[in-house]
Amino acid sequence: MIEKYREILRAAKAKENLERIYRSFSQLDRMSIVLGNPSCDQDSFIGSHVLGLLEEKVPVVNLSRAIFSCKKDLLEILEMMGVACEDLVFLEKEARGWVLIRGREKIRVQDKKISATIVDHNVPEKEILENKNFSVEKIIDHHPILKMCDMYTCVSAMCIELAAGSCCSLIYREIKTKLEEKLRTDPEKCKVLLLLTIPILTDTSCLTRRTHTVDRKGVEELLKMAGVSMEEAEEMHRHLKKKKKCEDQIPSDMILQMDYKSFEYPPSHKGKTFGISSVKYPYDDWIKRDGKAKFLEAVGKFVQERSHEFFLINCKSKGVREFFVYRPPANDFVQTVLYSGKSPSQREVLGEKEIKVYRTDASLSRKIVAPHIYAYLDKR
Ligand SMILES: [Mn+2]
Repeated sequence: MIEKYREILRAAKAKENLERIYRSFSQLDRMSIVLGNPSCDQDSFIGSHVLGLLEEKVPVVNLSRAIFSCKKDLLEILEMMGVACEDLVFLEKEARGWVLIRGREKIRVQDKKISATIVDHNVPEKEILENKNFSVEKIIDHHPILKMCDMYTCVSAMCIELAAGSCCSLIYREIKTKLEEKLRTDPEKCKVLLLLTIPILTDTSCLTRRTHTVDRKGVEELLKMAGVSMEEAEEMHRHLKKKKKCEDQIPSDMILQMDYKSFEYPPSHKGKTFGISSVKYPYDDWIKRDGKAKFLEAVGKFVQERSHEFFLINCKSKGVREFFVYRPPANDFVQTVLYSGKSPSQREVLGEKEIKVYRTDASLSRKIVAPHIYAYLDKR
């Protein structure tokens, strides 16, 4: 099954195409990029790379190379594509500002006119947006817009469909309608489209949850195009799911960054932020490995470095979702935000009083909980 995917994907020559696209812009004073969200999950990573390859824009990983390298599922996908980490462009923050890094080459964001298509999120990091050379051209997403800002008046196209289980379904539909000609005339290059089925199946639990016609239709058409059966696709899904479960081999400060998003407070509390990290590592295993003190120290340091007011860890493992809330902003926060006012279901991990976690409905993903928190903060 891996052999089959590898054979199809290698025929798309992604490595050569990424190199060629990057070179075509590195000589110019401008660059068109496709940027996924900073959690860099399968949806963001694959969505930005497939769209970039098809639209001849530079796909950019919205994460440092060091943290990206902890994501074993994505490394496996890269291997199947025949692409190395050196072939990817990473957006990283250095002391002198934000830079695009590819192998040993670096481009400062402020030195180049960058026009971005952003996928799987709808607003770039504040500091990046503040660069006058940086602009957002197009948005394809399935998250709600939390706050209106001037940027939205300057974009040329915006497609946000909250019902889509995966952003890659929307990306496929975009490619299908805009690049019809290419799909017909360059079938080899289009083989990379098979990748889009991977996040769609992950985000919809193989089309059983949070699924919409656009997801089902996407998977059906893409698999047919590649000559891959649903059984084979599900096998690949299980294989990558196993690869992704590697947090027990990774230090806590890295675990917290592997699927992390930062959020701004509403304008009434200007300048404040909070963060949410999603993990698959059960708290009991984590505390057993690191101990209470080391765990709390890692969380405290992480939150302090980012100057967050508060921070949530969102853990889903074996169908059970539990939140750890660090420095909740008020006493009614947990009950209001995680339980819509009903009484919380809490437990202490391994009997540790300081490590209380809250079990919620399994469907309360970060995508759902972030707008609840935003609304809560807005009322304060
Ligand atoms: Mn997504």
